[in-house]
Amino acid sequence: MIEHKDYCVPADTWAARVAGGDRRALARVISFLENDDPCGVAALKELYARTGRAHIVGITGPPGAGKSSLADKLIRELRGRGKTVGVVAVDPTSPFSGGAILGDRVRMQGWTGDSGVYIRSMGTRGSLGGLARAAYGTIQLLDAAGFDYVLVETVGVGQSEVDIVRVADTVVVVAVPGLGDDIQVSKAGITEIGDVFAVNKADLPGAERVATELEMMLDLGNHAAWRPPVVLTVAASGKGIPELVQAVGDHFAALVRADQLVKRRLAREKEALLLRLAERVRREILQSWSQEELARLWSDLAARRLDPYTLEERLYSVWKGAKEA
Ligand SMILES: Nc1nc2c(ncn2[C@@H]2O[C@H](COP(=O)(O)OP(=O)(O)OP(=O)(O)O)[C@@H](O)[C@H]2O)c(=O)[nH]1
Ligand SMILES: [Mg+2]
Repeated sequence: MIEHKDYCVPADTWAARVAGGDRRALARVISFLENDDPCGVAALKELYARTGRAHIVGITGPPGAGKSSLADKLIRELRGRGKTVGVVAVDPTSPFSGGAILGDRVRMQGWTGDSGVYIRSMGTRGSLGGLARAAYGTIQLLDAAGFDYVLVETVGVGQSEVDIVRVADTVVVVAVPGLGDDIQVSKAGITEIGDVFAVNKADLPGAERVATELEMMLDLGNHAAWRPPVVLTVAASGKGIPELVQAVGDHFAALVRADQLVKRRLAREKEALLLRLAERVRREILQSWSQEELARLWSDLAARRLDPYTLEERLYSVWKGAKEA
């Protein structure tokens, strides 16, 4: 059971402060989530009813593609249109959070005086699953705090647990020239996960060709409701940014029109819930054995003295028996 600690009671105090736009409360609750402190979840429970208003935009692509630079320019463009923007920069390769090293990768500075912008970077402290949970909770917090847009930057494409596809309404895949022909275009079916493609560093040679290749790949796909556009951008100068914002907005409108937004959001909420549930059961099952007992079972498995199916049944039934006792 999730117990409430004294300092999260009443839980609605944190929630109310976040909902009211209190930055310090927001930062504090994000830290609760990062530290697996039950106060974080307590606040999320109170705030869930307020979520579902932000447009959650994932930005993903290879290291150094310009994701943060693009995010910075997107913030500027959206602020110019009177919108507020929250940013979560997730880096599964960094053990740091909020600190200098991630800061270097974030490249979104100069927004500290603007109350319409909130930027938070997160790294892996414990497990990837822990990071995914904290990042997802942070997105929900920013949504509940009333930001019009929540941008989520992650490195790479298709890393199972921090997969941006699972959290965003709109996924922007950033490609760049000069990485070699197909590593980016064909890898892990990025044409399937992108709702919008940004070919960044369009000031460098080869950008047009990357764009053409992407267009060709996309032509092969089946896009009944939405055909992902390919936008050339130069994050450094801001070229193509209004077009990118337009494409992202068009995608959102298409989701709404096709009655897909609610479905997509429910699917991700369900998946996140089922993942948490599976993780919890798995943890409980493993915790019902001592380290020595587990080590013996694994070595029996390795030596083929025990088959994995019998072991699975044993682990499950012992756990279930203990539950029912
Ligand atoms: N020439 C050129 N350089 C760019 C452009 N956009 C970004 N850069 C440069 O590319 C480098 C990486 O940019 P970032 O925005 O940090 O890229 P990132 O994808 O966030 O990088 P990681 O978070 O480390 O994966 C920086 O030196 C940027 O100045 C662009 O449009 N053209
Ligand atoms: Mg970055």
